[in-house]
Amino acid sequence: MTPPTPAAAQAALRAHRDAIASRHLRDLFGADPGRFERFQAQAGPLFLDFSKQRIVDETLALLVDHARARGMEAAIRALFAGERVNHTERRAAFHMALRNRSTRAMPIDGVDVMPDVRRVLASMREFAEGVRAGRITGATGAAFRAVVNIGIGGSDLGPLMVTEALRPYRGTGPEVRFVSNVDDAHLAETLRGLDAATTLFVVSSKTFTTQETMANAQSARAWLASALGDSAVPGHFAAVSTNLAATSAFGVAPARVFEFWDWVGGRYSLWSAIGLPIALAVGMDHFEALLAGASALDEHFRTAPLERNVPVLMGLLGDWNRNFLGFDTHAVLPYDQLLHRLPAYLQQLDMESNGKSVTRRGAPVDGQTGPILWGEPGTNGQHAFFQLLHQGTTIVPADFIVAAEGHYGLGQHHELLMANCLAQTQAMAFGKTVDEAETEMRAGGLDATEARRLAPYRAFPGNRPTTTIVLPKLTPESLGSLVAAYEHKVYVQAVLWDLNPFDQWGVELGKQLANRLLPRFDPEAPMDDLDGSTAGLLRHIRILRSSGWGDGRN
Ligand code: G6Q
Repeated sequence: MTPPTPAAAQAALRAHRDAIASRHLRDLFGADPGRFERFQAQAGPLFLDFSKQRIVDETLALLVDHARARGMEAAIRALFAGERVNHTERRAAFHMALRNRSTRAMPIDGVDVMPDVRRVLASMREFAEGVRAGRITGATGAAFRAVVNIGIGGSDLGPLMVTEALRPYRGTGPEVRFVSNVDDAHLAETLRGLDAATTLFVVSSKTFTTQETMANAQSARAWLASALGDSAVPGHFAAVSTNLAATSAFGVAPARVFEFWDWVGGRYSLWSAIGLPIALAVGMDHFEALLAGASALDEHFRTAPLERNVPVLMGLLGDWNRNFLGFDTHAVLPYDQLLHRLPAYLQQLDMESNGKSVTRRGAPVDGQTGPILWGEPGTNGQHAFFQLLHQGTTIVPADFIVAAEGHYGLGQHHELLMANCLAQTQAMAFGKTVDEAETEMRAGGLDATEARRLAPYRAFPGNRPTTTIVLPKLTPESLGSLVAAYEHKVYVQAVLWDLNPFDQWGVELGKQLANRLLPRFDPEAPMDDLDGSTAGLLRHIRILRSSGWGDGRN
């Protein structure tokens, strides 16, 4: 069947939305006991329950039409074929090659990238295992006990999130810390308590020109040299970059430089040598298991029919909530302390990829693009912002993520965690009516007048859509699948919204302006070309700095 045009598919969805808008999730479940069986999907270890989304069968069928109308199948093929889907930078987005575990070639312009990928993986293994076993040591011959990764954005968030998530797999490896912010508080506090003789720095930067990373790397080098002398520096620094000239100019020994390529986008790079801190933290076998989990999800995304394709479904449901039901934000709520950096990681992945308003053809987009993504681990969030999720005027669709089994086996902690996770999705979907609240209070012994007075405050509207993602256990494999599913969801939405998710021009202006402002802290620098607010702020800062506020001189 020929798919409808994108406009026709969207019009059909809008008409359908109007027809079902008044139906509450309570009614949908009441009328259809089979929802859970039909509105679920599985990809490897990921089980997705989306029966608590505000959809019926027709919604799903129309959403899949919408995907077809946008050429979803061809777009997935183009991604895996190594086409230059990042058209503004004329690059492929080929992160799937980094985790390809099969013998299949992964060519870009006819050249298979797999030999390079395997070569770098082998050198990562040799280095990471050498450091972990104490065979590769610092300048004094002492084994490395700490690794400090210096990087920012895509060269920080992915490895940091995964290193935290895989803490149970660390074994006897070194402690791995991360410095990203140019604020010297970050470097100074990260180095506190470390012994230079047992500290290894990994400078991670695709371009090796990023201002924050270079400033931190220079200061780290000075810290090391002041403790052990200049000659010790090469023994304590490794680099991960596509810019081999710059790593060598910095003084990193060529054997300690781990390469990646321009077809790896920053926020898609944790699977490349940017993952070196992960391998140092948990060992190369676990890093490769992470790759295998992601690779399995890639196969699912590449081959599963749209109707059962987990990333496609995640993307379509997100679009339904964003563009048809009109919800502006999306919460990711891992019921897993080890995933405490997942929301921050996904914030970059999603908002830097799809926070755009110009289509692939350079025209203004029609409709809404990336939602504001946010979140925190449960159960902590329940004691903070969940009030708004349950009773606020803004509806926040949410993903709840939970593993059936924990790692630590302490008492009943894990059951408590899971019970809270499921309970929150129940409360969001079904709520509690004013009558129910009143009856409940009466049953608890409250007098009728007081129960009636309090009932409106103690009622919950419900009808707040959620998806629950259940993993058997948070392992390197299941984490790899989970992250790859979110990556592909972002691609699916980019296709629906006709965006290039792989560039990030929107971060450039601030960088340019910061470079122009840097010399203006000099008290003599002119300011007459600046806008009134910026000049005023600079003047105020100059006065504060010269008056000695902050260092006790005043
Ligand atoms: C990610 C972005 C951005 C990038 C950082 C660091 O997709 O491009 O977050 O990762 O700006 O860049 P470098 O790795 O080049 O230092």
